[in-house]
Amino acid sequence: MAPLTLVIGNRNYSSWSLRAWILLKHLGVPFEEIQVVLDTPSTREEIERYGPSGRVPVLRQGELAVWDSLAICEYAAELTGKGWPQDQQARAVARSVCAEMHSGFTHLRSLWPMNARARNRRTAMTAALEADIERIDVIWNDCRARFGATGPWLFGEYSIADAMYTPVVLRFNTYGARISPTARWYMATVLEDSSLQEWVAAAKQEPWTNPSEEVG
Ligand SMILES: N[C@@H](CCC(=O)N[C@@H](CS)C(=O)NCC(=O)O)C(=O)O
Repeated sequence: MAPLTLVIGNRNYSSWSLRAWILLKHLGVPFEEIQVVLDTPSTREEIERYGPSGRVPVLRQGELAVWDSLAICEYAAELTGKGWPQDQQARAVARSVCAEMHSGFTHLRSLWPMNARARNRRTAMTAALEADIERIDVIWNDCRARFGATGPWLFGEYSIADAMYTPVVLRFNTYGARISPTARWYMATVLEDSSLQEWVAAAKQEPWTNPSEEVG
């Protein structure tokens, strides 16, 4: 396989970067990493050296640029033959929950920004935020109940769905979401994951702070 390079943002704040990065780790795909610091005057110009959207993550393989976290996950799944559940119906549901994450949960994403190293933050609860949290709780319960028999992840084996929901677990952990026992159990699985622990440890070493994402 031609060498891969993943361009990511700040580990502490860049939830979309984390999704692509942790999937590549779980699929066992070797890759180089380039980090672009977000929220500086030159961020956009720097990212545009690698991909056209001005956003991270971007996956490079020679001249090929793949941008947007879900497209990167799909490409990694094509390269490895892993990442989606084997069963057709499970795969269809996995794609549904990934798409729902990718295009939704705007209240959660804006009110509880990912801040990987922060703990014990608290914010005022809103009805819209509560609805996002409840919906995610339902998704995790449903996936675990219907498809989780073969392992600890949403679809048993690790899948793109787990990568897509990893930043949500970090948010729930930072801001103290009130969730069901099954959702708490799933959170523990994600938080104990050695790849995530590697990411969070590196986030703690980063010197950059973005005040707009320091909430609670
Ligand atoms: N839909 C995109 C979203 C990517 C995105 O918003 N990335 C943020 C960092 S998490 C970014 O690059 N921000 C750069 C900026 O706003 O200057 C994806 O899934 O990759």
